[in-house]
Amino acid sequence: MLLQRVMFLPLFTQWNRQTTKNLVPRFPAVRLTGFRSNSSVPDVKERTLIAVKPDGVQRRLVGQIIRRFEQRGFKLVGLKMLQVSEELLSQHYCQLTQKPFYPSLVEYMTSGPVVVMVWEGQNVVQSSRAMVGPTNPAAAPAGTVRGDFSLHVSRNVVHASDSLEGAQREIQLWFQGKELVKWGCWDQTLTCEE
Ligand code: DAT
Ligand code: MG
Repeated sequence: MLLQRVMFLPLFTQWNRQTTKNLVPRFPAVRLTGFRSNSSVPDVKERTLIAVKPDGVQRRLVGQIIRRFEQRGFKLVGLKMLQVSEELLSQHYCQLTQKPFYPSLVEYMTSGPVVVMVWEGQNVVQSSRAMVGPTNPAAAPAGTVRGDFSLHVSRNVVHASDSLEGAQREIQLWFQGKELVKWGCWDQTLTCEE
């Protein structure tokens, strides 16, 4: 029995390789190794920082928010959950520290864990702002994250970087380079002309 298994294994491995190769032509521009993290994947595209704030995490909206970005065709390259420190928050919101609402913003943002992500893709900064909607959910159209899941500016569920420069600054603040994964999507030639 053991001998049979040993003899069958190389056959199975060979079959498996062939079958996998046969699947690849459906995505012609992607190499077989394209879904692995490696250094030979295409150049880094535009990236943005998206965070599900403590209210979004408590309300179990993380999956729905991720689904919207995946569905749009963006690629997730970084993801983690953490309890934010006041120090990190003051750097993240450095332009808001003098605002009257800043103390309550800190209280809210440190009230529980956040899920922070880096998404990559064509025009992702601007597109994700449109997907998230205006800062004040009262003005957010239905179909946007804030328009669908929130009512008030003090609990607006999600953060999205507002510019390319802001995105770069925020990604460096929240992630170490080694936490971001370079990988090639099998479907990237279907969602964007490279
Ligand atoms: P955005 O998150 O849309 O980029 P922002 O950078 O101006 O908006 O503000 C950061 C967060 O601060 C915002 O998501 C919620 C909070 N905030 C902004 N304006 C506020 C206000 N007038 N009252 C209470 N919280 C506010
Ligand atoms: Mg902002």
